[in-house]
This record gives sequence, structure tokens and C-alpha cells, in this order.
Amino acid sequence: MIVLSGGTGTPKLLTGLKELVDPENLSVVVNTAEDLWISGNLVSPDVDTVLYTLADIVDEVRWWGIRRDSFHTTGFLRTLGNPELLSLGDNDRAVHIFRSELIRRGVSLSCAIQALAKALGIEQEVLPMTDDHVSTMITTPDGEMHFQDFWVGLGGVPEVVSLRFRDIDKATPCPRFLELLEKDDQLLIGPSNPVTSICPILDLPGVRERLKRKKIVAVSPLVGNKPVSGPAAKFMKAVGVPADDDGVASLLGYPDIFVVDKDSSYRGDCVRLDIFMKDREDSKRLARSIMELM
Ligand code: GDP
Ligand code: FO1
Repeated sequence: MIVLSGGTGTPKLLTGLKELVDPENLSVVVNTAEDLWISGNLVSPDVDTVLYTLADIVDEVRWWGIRRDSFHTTGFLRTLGNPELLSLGDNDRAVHIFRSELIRRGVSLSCAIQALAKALGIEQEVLPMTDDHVSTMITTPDGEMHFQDFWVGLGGVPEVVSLRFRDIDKATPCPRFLELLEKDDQLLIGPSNPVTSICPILDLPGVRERLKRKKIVAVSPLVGNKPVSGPAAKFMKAVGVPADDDGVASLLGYPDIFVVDKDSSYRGDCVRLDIFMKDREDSKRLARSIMELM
């Protein structure tokens, strides 16, 4: 099974899916358009959340970083008057160093992630959407900035005038993603932010075209017509679609099976389920229903 993922909603679903799908049959393709270099190392928030989820070490309160991590280096950097944009846990930072050292030696991002997954004891396949650099850039009335400057630096407060995926036209899907797109005839789009987590993957050159030949199952990230967390509604309005399941369906290219919340006001063809995952049992229950649909 191929799953397209961001860093919160889909990882929640993966906690259930990983219990039900043989690890060799689960490949997760992850958004990297929110990645950034901090203090010399590549931080890849969505990839790391997926890795930590599959390794069962993710912080399930924040849905980023490692459970019970310490923040000594981040704290001391702050004391030195050199704060970083993101608060990086010490073990999380070790993961960034591991990956970045490989990249500095010329290893591709997908191979570096593969090595990291192996070191973390993960049996499933985790792939970045591309080995190239693509960045989500947000334009506010004060100008253009990186996604993380908007979301963490400014708390997601400013008005969003527009957004774009910088350098996406020059990027290619990573080789193994392309191989999977030729092989599998079904694909699951997890409940992730359609604008900033899923569109960067779908908008890579050639991906939407290849998906036309597949059966696409997608789970909405909207519960009761609203995002559970994060800036999805603001971004959907900024890209000119309604902030509801009609908007989600259009951004995802009208999936063959669209799973929406039982209380969604969506009137198109869909499957209605309880898609809110408050705990692991909910994740497993939803994962089981999706597997039956697929
Ligand atoms: P990000 O990379 O951290 O922005 O994470 P994602 O894009 O993977 O996930 C963010 C989206 O997940 C938000 O739009 C939420 O509404 C959605 N989400 C979070 N929890 C749940 C849940 O329990 N069920 C569903 N269906 N969506 C969820
Ligand atoms: N989000 C925050 O709001 N504040 C943080 O300090 C922060 C640190 C952080 C560290 C590592 C990591 O992988 C993610 C982190 N996030 C933090 C989450 C991240 O900025 C975004 O929520 C994701 O990029 C959205 O997918």
C-alpha cells in the first residue's frame, strides 16, 4: 500500500495502519516542502514525524519530535542569545545530524532517510516525495516567507495572500516513488493538510498524470467540516477553494473513494465514517475500515 502523508493527520492513521499491514507492504511517501536547514542540519518535520510514528517514539501530544526528549541544546543556544526558529529536542537533533552528515557526503535524501529508518528499526518504507529542494513559500501583506517562518515564527497569524511551492517545476519525484507509481494500482491519501502536505506531492511533475491510472482512496482532514488542527482552512481560502470537503475533493483531484466525516456537509459521492482519531483504538478502527474499502 502506498500512502501519501504530511506530519500529523496521516501519522495518526499510520499508528493504526502499521498494526494491520505487513511492513513490507507499506510505503509512505512524505511531504518535504516544509523542510529547512537549522544550525547546519536538515530538519524534515513531516518525514521525521512519520519515522518516529513507525518507530513508536513520536510525541503523540504535539505530533512532532520524540516522546520525552530533552531540550538542553535549544535552551542553552537561547541563553547564548542565538535562538533557533524551531525548538529542537536533543535526540531529534541527533537524527538531523545523522541525516545531514550523509547528505554532506553526497548521499541522496531518500537514501539518507532509508539509512535512518534502518537505524531506528523501522521495517516499512519511508520516502521523501523528492530528493530535490522544494519549499512552501507563503505571501502575507508584508511579503513572502518560508512556511516555518509563517507558522512557527509568526504563529500562523498574518493574512495569507497566496502560496507557492518554490522550485517544484525543477524537481522530480524520488526514483523509488516513481517506481511505486508504476507498480501499485491503488494509493491512499491520508488525512493531511491538502494544500501544504498533499499538494506538494501531487504537484511534482508527472505525479497527477500518473495517478489518473490508479484507484485513489482519500481520507478528509476535516472533521465536522473543520480542520482538527493546523492552518488548512486559511490556506484553502488562499488558494481559492472553499474550506470544506468540496475544496478538499477538488485539491485532491476528486478521489475514486472519498472518505469524509460522518457529519460532513459534502454532497458528492463519498463514504461517511467517524474519521476523528482521538487515540490508537480510533486509528486502528479507521485503518481497518479503509483497508476494507481498498
Ligand atoms: P502537518 O504536516 O503537521 O500540517 O500535518 P498533516 O498535514 O499531516 O495534518 C494536518 C491535518 O490533519 C489537519 O488539517 C487536521 O485537520 C488533520 N487531522 C488531525 N487529526 C485528525 C484526525 O483525527 N482525523 C482526521 N480526519 N484528520 C485529522
Ligand atoms: N512547531 C512549532 O509550532 N514550534 C516548534 O518549536 C516546533 C519545533 C519542531 C521541531 C522539529 C519538528 O520536526 C517539528 C517542529 N514543529 C514545531 C512542527 C512544525 O513546525 C510544523 O508543525 C510542521 O512543519 C507542519 O507540518
